[in-house]
Amino acid sequence: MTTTLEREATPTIDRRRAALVGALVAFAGLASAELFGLVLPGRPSPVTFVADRIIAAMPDGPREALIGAVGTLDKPLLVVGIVLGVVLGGAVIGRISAARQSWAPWLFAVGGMVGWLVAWDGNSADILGLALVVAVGVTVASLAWTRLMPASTPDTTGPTVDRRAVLRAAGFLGLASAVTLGVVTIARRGSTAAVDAVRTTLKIPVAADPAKALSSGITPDVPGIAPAITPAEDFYQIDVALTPPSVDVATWSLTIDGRVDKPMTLTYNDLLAMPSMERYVTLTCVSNDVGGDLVGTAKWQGVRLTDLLAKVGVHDDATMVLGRSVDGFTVGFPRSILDDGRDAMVVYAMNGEPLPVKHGFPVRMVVPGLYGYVSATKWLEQIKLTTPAEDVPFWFSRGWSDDGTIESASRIDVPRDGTPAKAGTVAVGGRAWHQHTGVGSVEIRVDDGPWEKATLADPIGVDTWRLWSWQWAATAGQHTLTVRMHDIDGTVQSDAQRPTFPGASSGLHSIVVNVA
Ligand SMILES: Nc1nc2c(c(=O)[nH]1)N[C@H]1C(S)=C(S)[C@@H](COP(=O)(O)O)O[C@H]1N2
Ligand SMILES: [Mo]
Repeated sequence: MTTTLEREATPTIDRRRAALVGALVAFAGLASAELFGLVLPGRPSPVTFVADRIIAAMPDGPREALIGAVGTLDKPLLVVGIVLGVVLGGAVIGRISAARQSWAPWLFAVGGMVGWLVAWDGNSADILGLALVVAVGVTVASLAWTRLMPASTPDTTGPTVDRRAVLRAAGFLGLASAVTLGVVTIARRGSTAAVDAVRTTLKIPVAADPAKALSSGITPDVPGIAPAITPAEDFYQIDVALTPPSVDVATWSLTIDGRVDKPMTLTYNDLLAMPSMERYVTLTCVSNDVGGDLVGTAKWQGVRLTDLLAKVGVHDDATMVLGRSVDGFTVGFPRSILDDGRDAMVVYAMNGEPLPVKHGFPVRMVVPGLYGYVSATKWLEQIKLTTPAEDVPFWFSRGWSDDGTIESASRIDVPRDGTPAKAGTVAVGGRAWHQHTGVGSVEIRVDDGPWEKATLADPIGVDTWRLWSWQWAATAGQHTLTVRMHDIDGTVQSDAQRPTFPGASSGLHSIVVNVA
């Protein structure tokens, strides 16, 4: 009997239970905060805000993490990590408060305050909404704590503890919180879906300056090769936003200002009413590895950037064009690159459809010959004519090169690296790109053999990739195939191996094929 009582009263068990309750009520607090955020203007979400802050802060860490942030960041994992962090924080608070239960609400308040500070991105519009949702979370956690804790404290003098009731209450709280977070997630997805529903009803005007008609020979006859024009649903997606911003076209506008005579603000309809152009352009991410697939080609429609700039009267001292997204992300490129007349566009349609939400709905920028991180602002809301001294774009402040001109690159798509093949004729195919310069020729090499000319598919234009094919007389054994391209002017692609950071990878793409 005494042993049981002693065990009941040992502080270890007590603290462990307090930690469990702390974790649960923190989880419940977070769920309530997220739920409350849904009904506030701007829909502040503590988890999303913290995730965005982490993504924004990441580049200060190791370079690999930096590349991961521009490249393929595992966002769902980040959300799970943040929720686990809050639960863990709750457990620590519970454990600390085991002996003094009245401390817990204060500690939850401190925890909430820290969360609020971490989540706030300096945008004053968010500060109040965030404070409100955090306050709701802290209140719910504190109330739940005071409900659950007295019952779960072993009290040798008072009435016996109904452990089962406590367990039931705790279980219910955990389940309710999990369900709430699920509902919040679905509701947030729903807001993207609602924007998407509006998007599909929008009518895209006929382009005054249409893209030239495509030949059917732009995609070579190689089984399994992806088409030369990338369907929107297969187009790579890179951004630092946790969920794509949901923009209401009815209230959206684009402001062009900075060092200009007459700043201008356009609504969606204003922009669609302007004479538009349509072009095929290949977009590439600077963090694409050799052989990687962060590259795609689409037909973009929009208004010529220089037409818009002519309307506002740009001052001579405005050396940089800065694009700002509704989510605060910025890109910047030298205004002088527009002098060659390239087809830089403020885009509202992709492959003949209103721009998909994840590719920047309602409006984005596309500049041929520049990597996405210096040019392709999605969810565009401002074009500012400025200088590098006045404004530092998002990735430049994180160590990435401010020279965003494209490197030449080539890739073998078929057969895939490591797949077996039968001896005899094997169809090899792939693509090469050097946007705004143009692909002149492509060569293939088997093992250390001579470079042989591949057959180029029909061109689309100098601003897009060019597909190629090659018939390989494959012999048994393990072989390495390597590809390289030459520009239109004959310049050969560099074989120097270089990682993506801080300014685009370089090196030749090779695959290994086992021929039987
Ligand atoms: N608002 C916003 N725009 C952005 C980015 C971003 O993180 N946020 N990423 C840029 C980068 S790095 C690239 S490569 C392209 C990718 O465009 P896509 O996702 O449509 O392929 O968008 C650019 N525009
Ligand atoms: Mo990118």
